[in-house]
Amino acid sequence: MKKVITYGTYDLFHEGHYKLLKRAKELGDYLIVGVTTEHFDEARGKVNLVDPIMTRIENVRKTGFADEIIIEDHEGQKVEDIQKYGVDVFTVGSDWTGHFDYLRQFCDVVYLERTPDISSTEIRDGRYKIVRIGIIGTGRIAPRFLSEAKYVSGINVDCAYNPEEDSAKAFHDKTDLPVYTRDFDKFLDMVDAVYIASPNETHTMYAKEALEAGKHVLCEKPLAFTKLESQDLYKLAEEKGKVLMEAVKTAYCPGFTQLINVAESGKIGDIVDVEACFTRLANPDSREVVDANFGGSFLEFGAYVMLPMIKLFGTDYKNVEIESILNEAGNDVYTKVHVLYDSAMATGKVGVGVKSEGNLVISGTKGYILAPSPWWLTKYFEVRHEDVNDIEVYKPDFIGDGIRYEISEFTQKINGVKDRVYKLTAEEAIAMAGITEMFMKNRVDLQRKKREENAN
Ligand code: C2G
Repeated sequence: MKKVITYGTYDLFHEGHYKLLKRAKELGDYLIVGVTTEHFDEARGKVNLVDPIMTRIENVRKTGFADEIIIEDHEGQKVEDIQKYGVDVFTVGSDWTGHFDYLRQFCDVVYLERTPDISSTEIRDGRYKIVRIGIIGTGRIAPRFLSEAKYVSGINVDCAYNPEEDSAKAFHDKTDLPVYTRDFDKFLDMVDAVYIASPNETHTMYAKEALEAGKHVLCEKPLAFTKLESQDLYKLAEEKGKVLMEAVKTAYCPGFTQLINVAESGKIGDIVDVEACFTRLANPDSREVVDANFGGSFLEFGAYVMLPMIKLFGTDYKNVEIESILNEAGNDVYTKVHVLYDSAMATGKVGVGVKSEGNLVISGTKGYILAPSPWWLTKYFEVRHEDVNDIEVYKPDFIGDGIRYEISEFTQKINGVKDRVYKLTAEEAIAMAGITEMFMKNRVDLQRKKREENAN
């Protein structure tokens, strides 16, 4: 008798799960299905789990394919189970290709093609729907989005769009996802929501087109280069009744929310100053360094350093000053922004060609918060006081590279689970677009000055 084993969460049981189990059963005579516990899913970084374990087991049972259902509750259990049950074949969907190759020393490992397109009509009724997401732009971030998305319950990445055929083909070869190169409308027809990860200058256009077509939008920063554009997009989203979210991933990290809550709790007294720094030396040939119109350090990292200021001091800044150091191409390799409020101030430093200490320091009348690099992934921060021995340490949970938290928030908002927006409000995003607009004007002025100096 040939024994097959497969594992999964099987949350919001759908066609993709059904087909996987059907084909798993066809690989042998006896199918064992391991259903994960909430605790194990939490430990392996799955977010957004909806159904309790009893429901998930019941849904697997109802398919009739499982000869035996077991519980998976710890790392390393797969090897134990394979030996314990005398398993011949381990199988799982192709979204895990390569991941379980280490099991080949114990049995055959088969990756079955995952179901790319889960039609929403076949999803069970109820409050939660599997959100079908399409990716616009298949550059560097798209594969990261894809690998993080598989840890978020309730969504399925169905397809991608990139008008550039080479890039589309490379992505398709790597991921198996259908990639549209010409027909944007057809791409939109396939999905309920889009994630925009295309070049910066195309974000506004794609966000507008997707919203107009009635799709929810998660857009990489910057969503827009001007305050007005940003306002118009949020207005359009409201009119269409769709979710629009700017993908400033720090805003959605549980640790960052905790840091802001601690700062506002009174522990450090009245908050007077925020200093935030984010630098990452980029490849000299990269878009960030070379593209003097839409690259540069502020467009890359500005949103991260603006976020804590806007969260803590609000959207009503009184004065903004921006200084940039430009490279030969006229691009800002380093930018500093000073933001003044009625009774507080903030500084942000960002660089793609200058390296600095990536700290976040929030200073108050009774103490300060220090979050060292990478504070934008918020895994660790301290509350410090005058007495140097008085240090409170916080180590919030953080799994993956942060993208799954924003995908989770996006999915929950689409399903109306979280109607109250507080992680990054439209007003906050619009206020950040206002500073981005000032930066863009300032950089163009500096570029002009530089050209004039060179001419003289
Ligand atoms: N699946 C699929 N098509 C989809 C979605 C999922 O074929 N559109 C497959 C997955 O590849 C997996 C199974 O359905 O084989 C269950 O998926 P999940 O519930 O998302 O569980 P997963 O996180 O993939 O768990 O130990 C757990 C395993 O590592 C896999």
